[in-house]
Amino acid sequence: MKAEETAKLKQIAERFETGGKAVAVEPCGNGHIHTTYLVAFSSGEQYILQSINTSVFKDVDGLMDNIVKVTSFLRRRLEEQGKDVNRGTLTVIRAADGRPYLTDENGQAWRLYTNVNHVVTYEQADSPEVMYQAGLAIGRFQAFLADFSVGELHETIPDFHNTPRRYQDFEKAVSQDRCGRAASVAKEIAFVRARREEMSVFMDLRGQGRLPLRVTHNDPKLANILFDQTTHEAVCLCDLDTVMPGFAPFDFGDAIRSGASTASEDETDCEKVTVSLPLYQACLKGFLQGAKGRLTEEEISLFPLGAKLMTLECGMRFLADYLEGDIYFKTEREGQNLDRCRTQFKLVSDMERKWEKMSPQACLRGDCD
Ligand code: GN1
Ligand code: MG
Repeated sequence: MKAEETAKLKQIAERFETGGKAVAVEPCGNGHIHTTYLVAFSSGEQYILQSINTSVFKDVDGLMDNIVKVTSFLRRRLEEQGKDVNRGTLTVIRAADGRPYLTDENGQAWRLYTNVNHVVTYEQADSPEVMYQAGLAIGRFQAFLADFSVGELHETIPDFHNTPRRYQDFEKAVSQDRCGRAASVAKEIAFVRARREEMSVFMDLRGQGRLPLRVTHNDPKLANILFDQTTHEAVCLCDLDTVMPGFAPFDFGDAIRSGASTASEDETDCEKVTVSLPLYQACLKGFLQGAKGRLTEEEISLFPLGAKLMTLECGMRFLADYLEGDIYFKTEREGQNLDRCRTQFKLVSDMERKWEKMSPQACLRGDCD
């Protein structure tokens, strides 16, 4: 990083209530939306500074209000249970004016969190234990928030996991074809269209009152879970921007999409991309353990479809972004969104092949490998 940029970032970090002087800054994390830095202070404390992507999150007040409410609620719960509040949840540091974020002179919004020490993140799971822990952390997160009132939360991105709406947006991107790329991805477009019918299952069940809305994370990809460096236990979920009312099977699904794949999200060789059933099974066991019997039979039976739809929806979003000129997800190279789309579709096909084995009953009987 240039000295000028480092100086600016330190100055911004010092505008929050840390009571210290920022001494070092380095980029951290691989998120597709915000830009994240680790800032060290003279006190020896470290903090996470993030520039908030306001073209994705337009209502920053609503966004930060959700995060403050949810993290404070989690903190109270952890206290009641005698758990370490500094590890079990992120903590928002207020800006000098008392607000949970600040806007700089260029209109850029920033926030600061305490850093959870001694943790690692994984882009991919290297063992079933990692996925068991991931499932456990997500299930527990939902159980912890089970009596948080859903109505208190703002919808930070409207229709975030409304898959039929996502499909409409996708068709719009295809018909506008802003970058003249649609003809070259006819195969991928056909892949989406062939699965159009299934996309509304969750919304339909919700309409029939058969699927509860819960406080869910909505983006619990493996990289958004912090693990203890020594014990390898999951410590907490981060990236809380999309904590909103949602469906439990979708959180399970996003963990599978990201963590049970045998290759990275932007792998260029799709031959390497499959869904690992041992990783799937471990995540399922962890999730059910963490959710502590709070899920309905119907929700559990929808876990495989949750995994498939989260993967299909994500692939469709990558493809729509590729068609629109890569304006939503951060990219580091040409074609990266298309590669991401292809890995997701390969996972979907592989899930379709392994469908019977993905059933929770089969999996819990141990037939799932
Ligand atoms: C984005 O912020 P990050 O990288 O955790 C995206 C998710 C996608 C994910 C795909 C707000 O998550 O919905 O599933 O990329 N977040 C938003 O890796 O759009
Ligand atoms: Mg995010």
